[in-house]
Amino acid sequence: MTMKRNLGDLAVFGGPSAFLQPLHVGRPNVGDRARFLDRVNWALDHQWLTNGGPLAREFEQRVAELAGVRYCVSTCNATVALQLLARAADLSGEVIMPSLTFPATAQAFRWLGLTPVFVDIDPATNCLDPDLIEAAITPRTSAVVPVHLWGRPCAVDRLAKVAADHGLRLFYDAAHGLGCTSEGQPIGGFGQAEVFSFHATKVVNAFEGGAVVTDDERLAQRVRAMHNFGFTQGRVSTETGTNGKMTEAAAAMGLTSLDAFEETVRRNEANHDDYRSELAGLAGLKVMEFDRAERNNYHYLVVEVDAAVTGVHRDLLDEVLRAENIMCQRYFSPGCHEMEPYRSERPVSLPHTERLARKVLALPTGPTVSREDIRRVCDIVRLTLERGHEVTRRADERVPSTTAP
Ligand code: T4K
Repeated sequence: MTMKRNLGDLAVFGGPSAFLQPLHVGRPNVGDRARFLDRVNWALDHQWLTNGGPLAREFEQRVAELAGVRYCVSTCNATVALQLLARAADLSGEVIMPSLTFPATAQAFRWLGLTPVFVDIDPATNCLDPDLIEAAITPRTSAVVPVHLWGRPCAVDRLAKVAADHGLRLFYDAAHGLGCTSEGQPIGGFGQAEVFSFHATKVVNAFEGGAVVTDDERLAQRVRAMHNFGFTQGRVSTETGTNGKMTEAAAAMGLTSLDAFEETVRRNEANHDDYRSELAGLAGLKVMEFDRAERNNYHYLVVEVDAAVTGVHRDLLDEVLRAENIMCQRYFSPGCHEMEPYRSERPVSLPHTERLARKVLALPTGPTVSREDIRRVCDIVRLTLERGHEVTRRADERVPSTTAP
């Protein structure tokens, strides 16, 4: 495929797509397939497929080590892990959280009858702004749940102080944060507990999976009981529970993906560097950076498109790239507070969240994305943004546009 030089070469305007097969953001990090199949065969040979089996226990041990904590309870997904945590900590009333996150953060709590209260982000971190929390606290507030967005750590010290000052529980949604650090401390050990996701699209994949990690023994025991119908001893439930267990097949995948973790991160970082150098100097486009003094998993490659400079709105860039078979994701847009039921029930204005949510786009990365793929993606981004006003005009002439720069 030759480089696209003219707007007519773009697939959105009738040219051939740059990629024959879709290039995805969330390709699963599988690791050594033979090793995965060995583990599954081992589970089948031993006829032990779930209910806290040896593979799930090994997975928990390795996640706890990586997160630098004493306890890890594996779960069927992170949404249920958040819910188990909420129940195990007896949360009630309102839970303060960012709106700029995957809707699971809010939905998990809302599903339990708790009320998510959305607070704006600090533009310096793009995570929950500690300075805005106090104003959102009411007598009904029981917890703060910040999100380490895209694996970039929150302002953990300031958040710990606000939560402690007001006697609130502090739990992190660390769905993106495995293997990342804040001031050298691994994500996983902040607040009273943190939650990881091992969904197929995450840096470590267990098909579906999650985990609660904590140093609080009592909390860990309660989460463990609750994720298994409330059983503590034998098959006698001592309180309300559910079924949130991780299967052995999921753990086999999780362990195999974990084996490949260092290599995955290395490839992600190399991709990140390639994107940065290919897109360097492009006016109106910022590649979201990680703090190089920390350990990062570089799992999300997020760009911020400033339509006022480029003349092209993020939505139109997304459309242009999708026509080329480059399947970007608008992570995370719109903010939860702009979605139902929150939008109707509790209208709130969060200027920083709203500004950023309209600009961000996650581009394909991960070990299956090659340097040549990145070069081709960036050529198209460059062509589109450098001739942004023309692209928007042509797109508007083609079909009535719903995207406003
Ligand atoms: N908190 C936060 C901050 C989260 O980001 C998430 C989940 C959660 C909590 C809850 O965690 P879990 O309960 O899921 O463990 C995907 C994931 O489904 C979701 O887990 C994740 N965040 C979110 C950021 O991404 P979608 O709706 O974007 O998924 P989907 O199916 O559109 O796939 C995304 C991309 O990945 C597509 O380009 C296709 C590709 N893909 C997907 C799957 C499933 C593959 O290539 N292979 C696959 O197997 O939510």
